[in-house]
Amino acid sequence: MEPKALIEIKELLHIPKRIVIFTHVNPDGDAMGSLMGLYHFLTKLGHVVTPVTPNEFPFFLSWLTGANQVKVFHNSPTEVIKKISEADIIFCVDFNDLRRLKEIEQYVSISKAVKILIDHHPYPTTVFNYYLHRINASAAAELVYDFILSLGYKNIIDHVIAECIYAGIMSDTNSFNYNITDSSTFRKVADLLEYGIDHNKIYGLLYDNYSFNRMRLMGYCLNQKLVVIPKLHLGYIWLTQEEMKEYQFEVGDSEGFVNLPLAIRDIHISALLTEKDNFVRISCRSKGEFPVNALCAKHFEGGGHKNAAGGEIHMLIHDAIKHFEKTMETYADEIHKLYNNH
Ligand SMILES: [Mn+2]
Repeated sequence: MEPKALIEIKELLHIPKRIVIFTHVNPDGDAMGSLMGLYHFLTKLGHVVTPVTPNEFPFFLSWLTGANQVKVFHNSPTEVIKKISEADIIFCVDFNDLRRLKEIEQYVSISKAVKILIDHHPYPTTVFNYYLHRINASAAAELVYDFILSLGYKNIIDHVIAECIYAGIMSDTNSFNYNITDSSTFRKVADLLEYGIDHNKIYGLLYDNYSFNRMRLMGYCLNQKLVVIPKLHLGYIWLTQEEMKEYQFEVGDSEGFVNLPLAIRDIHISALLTEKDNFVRISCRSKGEFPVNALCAKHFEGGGHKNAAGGEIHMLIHDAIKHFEKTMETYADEIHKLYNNH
């Protein structure tokens, strides 16, 4: 962020404001860590802050301090609409396009509040007044940390804020594995540990906090629903609504399933296709150079990062699978070139 912008924002935050913070639909660990880290920071500065998610967040993230303060739009739309109409400042964290707010978009887009984006997804839309945007940031939570530091408020950071930011970075990097481009992320993480946070405890809360049903569903996916196409270095899993019902599926239960095929030798591209009411949701991951964000943007009405993206296929599940495989076939030469030259 430019020094001029930072000075303006610092000026804005100088007197108490009414602030609403949003994160994207189907919030993940980075979304919630960024949302809550920024919430605690701004609250400590003396502002009246409302953190909002478009829909329910997964149970395994409910331990984050202050998660009970989050307004879920689906549950209390009237209250959220009122907060938006009264807001002086709106922060959007971990997404780049107001469409990812679903039904809330219409209220935010007409709001006169100053809009600030903190995000690491490529190609942000131009509706914001200020951008703290860097695509090589490991997580939006890392940018929240950068934001606090560049405003000169390092002294405000405490154990709770550090914990939220740490959880966000840990989630988006799959425990310091993906999205880390240089040593600076590790240096920031090391700084966060200085606040006395318990990294073993956070790991356990993020990764060893699932339901028995989720583990059974994962077993079923690996055993029955994983399709591997060696020629395309591709592995994917698909789930119908009926199957999810059988395992009493709850929000967040398929979190991380999309990564499972990547653990197979020579599989570098993976996908998870899940049947929704009127469409099929697709999540894609890759290792190395194959850009799944371009794939999702071109064929599946979506987008994201080079190695992590998603979209929608408006077909019945069995047709969607055929469409997905056919689409991937058209990349056979490109995939061969990327992953077979050794
Ligand atoms: Mn993120």
